[in-house]
Amino acid sequence: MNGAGPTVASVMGDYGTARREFTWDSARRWLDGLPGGGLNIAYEAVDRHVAHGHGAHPALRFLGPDGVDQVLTYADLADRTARFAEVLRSLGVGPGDLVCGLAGRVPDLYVALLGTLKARSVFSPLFSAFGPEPLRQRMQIGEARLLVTTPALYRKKVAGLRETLPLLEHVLLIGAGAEDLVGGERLGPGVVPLAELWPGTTGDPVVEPTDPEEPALVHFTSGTTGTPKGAVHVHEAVVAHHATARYVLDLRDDDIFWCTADPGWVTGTSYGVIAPLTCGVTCVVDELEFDARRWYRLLEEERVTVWYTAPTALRMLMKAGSAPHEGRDLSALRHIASVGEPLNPEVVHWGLAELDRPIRDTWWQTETGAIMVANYAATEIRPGSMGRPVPGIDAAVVARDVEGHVLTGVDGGPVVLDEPDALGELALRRPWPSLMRTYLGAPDRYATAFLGDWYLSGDLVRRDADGWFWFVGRGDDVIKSAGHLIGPFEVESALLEHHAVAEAGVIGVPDPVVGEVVKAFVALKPGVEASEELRRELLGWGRTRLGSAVAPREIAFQQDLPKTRSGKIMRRLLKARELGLPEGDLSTLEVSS
Ligand code: 6R9
Repeated sequence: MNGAGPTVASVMGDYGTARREFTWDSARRWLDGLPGGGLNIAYEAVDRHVAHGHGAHPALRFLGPDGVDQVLTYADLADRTARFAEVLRSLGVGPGDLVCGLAGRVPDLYVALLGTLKARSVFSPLFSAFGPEPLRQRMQIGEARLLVTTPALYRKKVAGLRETLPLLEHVLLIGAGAEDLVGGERLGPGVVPLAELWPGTTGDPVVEPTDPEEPALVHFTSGTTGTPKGAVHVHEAVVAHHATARYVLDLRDDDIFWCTADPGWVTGTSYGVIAPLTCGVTCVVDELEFDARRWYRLLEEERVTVWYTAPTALRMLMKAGSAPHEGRDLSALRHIASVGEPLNPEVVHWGLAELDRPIRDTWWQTETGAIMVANYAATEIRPGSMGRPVPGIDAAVVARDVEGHVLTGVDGGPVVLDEPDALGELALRRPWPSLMRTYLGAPDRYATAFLGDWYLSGDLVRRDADGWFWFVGRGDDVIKSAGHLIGPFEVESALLEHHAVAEAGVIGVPDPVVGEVVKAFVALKPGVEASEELRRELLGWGRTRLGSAVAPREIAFQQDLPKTRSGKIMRRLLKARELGLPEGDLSTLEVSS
């Protein structure tokens, strides 16, 4: 179906004109830059609005179980983030040092994120549903010096890791129960409630000159093999955050914006905090987890105008039926956008029928740092298509060989497939402001993400004759569950640490709501018997080590896992067999069980 949904006036206006006229240099001028020169994300997100007389405007509205928990205006945020930067300085945490955040959606997490950027330290969000193992790995790779977390998360997940993290000198406690610890019990070495350090600060608002190319954020993401990759983003990225917030999310000054992603992930940081604040809008933050009735109530009562959410959440609303939104007045809602997983046409049709609005898909990755392909407020949608490249971005479909490697053309770059509907890998021409600058400590892995002038996304797509992109699938074994990226290797490694496990192969199996769920195939050590009890033990083992966001949901015992001649477990074959699909070329297999 073409042309679904109304065409409305938008910030971007006509797509073709914007694509022709847009330059990243011009977008840079939509921002202020630091008064003394340079560019700092936190200044653009917070202080510049105060400088423009917008300080009394609500920046963040936190909603807890009993309604509004706290409101921070831009002036409040400017003051608290400046004080947080002072706290870091007083602890000797300086430019370039890594600060991690591990908390639910509580006000001081947002203060810590932006305050860290003001201090020219580097912030890395960690997801509160990660278990100790993913947390340890990420803090170790990042050489984190300071962690901001809650007393409960510290006790449950971090306390036991301290010996393995000698560089982690400081832990600042925020959120529930943190104030009660002021001047009292210490939960571990260097663990101090943040509130205990506020009195020593002055609120001096100065942001030091920041080079736009200085690292600002590290977002960990998962590959097919090896440890998580820490994608490094610089302050310059804010140019792309801001431009896409205007052009894709269509944000205008008076908007009430709700991004449902958790700031423990790239969407929740880039579009739940930074991008909307650079536009001076009010962001609603729901401190609780998904609940269909509450979500509709929130949309109505907060008069949300722009809503950025994910297919899993939309499918959960769809499943909840009409009752939870009957009688709700959603008339304030102007624009709905989605990200993170394929937005199936069924959900788009549901949105048109039940919410009376199109849901506009957007595509991007941790590595790209900002939205790259999208459907725009002023253009029609094609349900199932992720849209067209944002102004300033050149996207192409490039050829892969049978083993999935991108082919190199005569010019040393990829072979671009120009014919309509050809299947290939999505590639984006570098540079752009929010493109990652490296993977922490892994320059070789970074280098393999590029061929000539092109960044290779790893996603398989088609582009139709009119230039719209259609997502086909991932080109690797990485799993997307409820919008969260999960590296199979991380899950396999955790299972292999259990004494009964000899080998493990982990895949994603399709799920109608969350997209994919993690399933592990496990071969047991000689003499170990498969049993229901052992299966439950392994599921529990996974949950305790990896956390609910990463742990396998299903475990199958299988002694002869299919392997290549070089001994690598063939996840693809496990998946093909699980789904009853053709098994493809088995010539490199050692075992064909
Ligand atoms: C922002 C974010 C990136 C991967 C990406 C792709 C999948 C994201 C999508 C989509 C289909 C969309 N993905 N948006 N797939 N349609 N609109 O999610 O970053 O966590 O790094 O995941 O997510 O496979 O490669 P990240």
